[in-house]
Amino acid sequence: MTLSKQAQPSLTSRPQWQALAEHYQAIGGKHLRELFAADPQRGQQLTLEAEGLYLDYSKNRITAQTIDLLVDLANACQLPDRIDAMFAGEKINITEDRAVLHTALRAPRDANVQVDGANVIPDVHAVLDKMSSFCTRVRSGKWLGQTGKPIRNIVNIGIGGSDLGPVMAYEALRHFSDRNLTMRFVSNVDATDFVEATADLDPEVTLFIVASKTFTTMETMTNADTARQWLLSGVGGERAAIAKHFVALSTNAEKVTEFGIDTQNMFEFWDWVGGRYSMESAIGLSTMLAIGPEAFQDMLAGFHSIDEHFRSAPLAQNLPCLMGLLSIWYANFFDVETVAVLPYDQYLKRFPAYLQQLTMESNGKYVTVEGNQVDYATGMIYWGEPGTNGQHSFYQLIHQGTRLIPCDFIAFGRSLNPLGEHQDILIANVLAQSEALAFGKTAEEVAADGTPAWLVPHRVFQGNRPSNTLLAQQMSPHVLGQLVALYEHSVFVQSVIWNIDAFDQWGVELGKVLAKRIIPELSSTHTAKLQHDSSTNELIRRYRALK
Ligand code: G6Q
Repeated sequence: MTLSKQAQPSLTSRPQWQALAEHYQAIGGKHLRELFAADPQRGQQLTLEAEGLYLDYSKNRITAQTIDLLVDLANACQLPDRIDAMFAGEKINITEDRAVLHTALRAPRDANVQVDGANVIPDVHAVLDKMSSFCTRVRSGKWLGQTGKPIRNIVNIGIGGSDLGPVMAYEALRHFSDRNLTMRFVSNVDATDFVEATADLDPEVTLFIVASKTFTTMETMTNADTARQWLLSGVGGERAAIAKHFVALSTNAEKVTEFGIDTQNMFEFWDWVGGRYSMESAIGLSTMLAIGPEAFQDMLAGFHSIDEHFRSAPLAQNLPCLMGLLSIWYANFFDVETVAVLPYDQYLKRFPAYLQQLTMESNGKYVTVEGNQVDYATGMIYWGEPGTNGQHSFYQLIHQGTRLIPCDFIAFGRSLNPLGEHQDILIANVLAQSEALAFGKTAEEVAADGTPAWLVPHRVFQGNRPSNTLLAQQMSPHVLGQLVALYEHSVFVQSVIWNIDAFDQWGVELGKVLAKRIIPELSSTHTAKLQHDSSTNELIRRYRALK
């Protein structure tokens, strides 16, 4: 029996949980104005710096004691052992009986990580080497298409974990990308996605990456079939062209071969890499094509630096651990339901979308690892947009709405595009937002501005709205790896406290099965009686009439 299968006492009956509940009664209602006034050093003390990242967590509704109590809870939940178990390749994804080793994907060549008695690191590096030489050939123009022209367009076909990471990383690292290559991403089974992504592309210089761990995903295989037809009709219909214009990223060699892709052109990964934890595996081929093998290595080193920090830093000085525990504090004691992630860097515009999957697919679970229904809230809703754009739309609700929404602000000291005053204006805004959220503006202050009495309530900012601010020097492949690892491990910390399996995703299965059943029923030639509920039956009939 693995560590994760040992029965855990119910979370809410733990004395450490009770201590937090009492502590919440004592300090939950305190205003950040009071907390800052009581401790002039708070803004320096409730901060943490590691691996070039600076986390200011002082604008949270906590005291130093809150952290101690959260760390006590983490220890009671055996977080250090669980961290070790993950890094050691124990099968902590218990419902799928799999190890969880995204950390092995970014471990150095001389590392030794055992799965089922074998070191996986040589395989990891063999695939990285194969990816590097392939990328070098494509980027240098040596990889030729069927008609002898160098590849200039790359289209990644994948969905979920086989899309969100690559898209996010491409956008995040665009500054470092080869501008001679056009990168496109197709995920949705809606044909519009494929048509618009390829409308202006020349098949002769286009390479498709079919990214699918299972190579059976309906959306991806439908898009891959369409791509194959598009390509073959564009280059003269010879099947030999597939070898020059298609590569596969998968764990399923059999299905890849069946599709017509030579396994020589397949980049492998393993069942111990979860889809949403795979952007630095072979699934990152589009990223490596865009930024090159060296920059990809920098990204891996960034991931690894946070992995090492996570596994070795004491819990109270551990960035992902602190972030994860603060989420527990809000989710379970303040009944907070959502967290906004607000990067003040346009390159991170897809980062919140990426985090949605990472956080919500991982921790959207209502049963414990033992299969018991939880009696506490789990996985919060993560969402966000880059600043300053969000300030002109949904920030209103964060400032003056009735809900408490902790925010993670992410900002950089230097812009990759230093132009005039842009960066100072950008950063002034992020600092102003966290300041306004925390301290607000009282009725007295509003009135003192000469505001008419009737308008005062509308212009009051209650404040006491918490946030983290994460600062790094400059956006780079290294920092991107760090940011992703930070949230990955924070998600893991939360799952350990909640005693749920963060690495399965059974919740996506039912809809897939039902869709397969409905597909043939949508055809007007389908004669069998519809046997769904009355609503679904009627919607099917309406659709048939509309098509
Ligand atoms: C991620 C999920 C899911 C998965 C997609 C694509 O953790 O498992 O989003 O990545 O369903 O799966 P394939 O890569 O197998 O096509």
